[in-house]
Amino acid sequence: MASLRHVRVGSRKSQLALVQTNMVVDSLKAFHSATTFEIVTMTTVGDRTLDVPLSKIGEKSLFTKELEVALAAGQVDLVVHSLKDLPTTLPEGVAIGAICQREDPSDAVVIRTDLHDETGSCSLELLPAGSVVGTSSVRRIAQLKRTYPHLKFENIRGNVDTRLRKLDDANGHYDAIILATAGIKRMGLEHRISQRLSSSDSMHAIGQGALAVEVRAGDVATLQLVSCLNDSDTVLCCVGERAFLRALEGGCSVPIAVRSKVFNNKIILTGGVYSLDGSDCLIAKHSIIDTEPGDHLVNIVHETELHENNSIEDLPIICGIQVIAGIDIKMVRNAETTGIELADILVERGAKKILDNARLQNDNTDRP
Ligand code: DPM
Repeated sequence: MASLRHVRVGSRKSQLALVQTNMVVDSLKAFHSATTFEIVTMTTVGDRTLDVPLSKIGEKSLFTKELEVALAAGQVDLVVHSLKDLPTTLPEGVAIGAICQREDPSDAVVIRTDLHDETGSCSLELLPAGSVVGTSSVRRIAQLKRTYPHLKFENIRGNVDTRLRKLDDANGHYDAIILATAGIKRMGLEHRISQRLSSSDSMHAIGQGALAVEVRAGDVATLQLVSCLNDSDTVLCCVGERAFLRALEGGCSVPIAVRSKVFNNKIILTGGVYSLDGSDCLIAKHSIIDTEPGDHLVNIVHETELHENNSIEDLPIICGIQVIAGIDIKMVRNAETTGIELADILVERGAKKILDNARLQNDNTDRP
């Protein structure tokens, strides 16, 4: 018998954050008809600090800290985030309890409408030399500068809707902006995409396109509640990507990008590190051979009690993710190892030097 429970769900206030939180709450409602949900909104440092490029704010949990404090204090029971905004090491006492099926993880270009041709199309390649492309992602700038040296990249901040308004402004400064395809789609603005970038133009950020549900670590009741959201392939890809980023000690201030897929229960991970101007780059692809399914963690989705031999302390937290129900723990460990080994491969080829230089330059310039 499901018992009646009231669950408070934390969210940022931006339009995209609310759309995402509502998507997750709707999925939870479909699974838990006896549970009621209430959305509690909050503002984060990332929402308040709009004049500084992301890479320069120097705060790790930009979009998440205030929500995590409310979570740890019991004011909310779970928080919905874009996984790519969650650092690979989370504060004590909180963990990612579920990762939903990934939306398209690519980057997309939105070009000012008056620059489209009579058929309505345009692309970065076709933009005149010196055109201004807005993004505050060092990852996007480093990669795109390589293929499109004729373009100028400038910082732009604000929520997705604010950025689109800045682009559309008749006296505006920007000819195009780069956004995550996932966010544009979730906001119902897919028609604004002028060009979806392939991974040869721009590999995506760690965790891009995936939604994560953060809970109090070891809060079994909430872990059980959210475990219905987990998508096994997405969890494996995101564990691999996050392990890679963590091993490189990367964050959003240095250009690091990935691409991943699961094939035969095995993650195939491609990672790249870049100098800020894109002139240096190292890319490698890695996978490990062991595909034997290992021991399943006890599946707690449909059980009210944990199996007596599996206390919550046995549920490991891997890259901030407390992986639970229905996902093979050995495959999760393999995904983590793949990420760590890929980082090792790149470090052997000189990745540390590229990243240290990028960090240094980033600290010494006004723009990313
Ligand atoms: C992080 C980055 C950006 C966000 C850096 C990066 C983009 C910043 C910018 C870590 N978080 O991607 O290299 O372009 O100036 C963010 C967006 C989404 C989640 C917006 C976007 C979209 C949805 C998703 C901001 N966080 O990238 O367009 O990926 O699920």
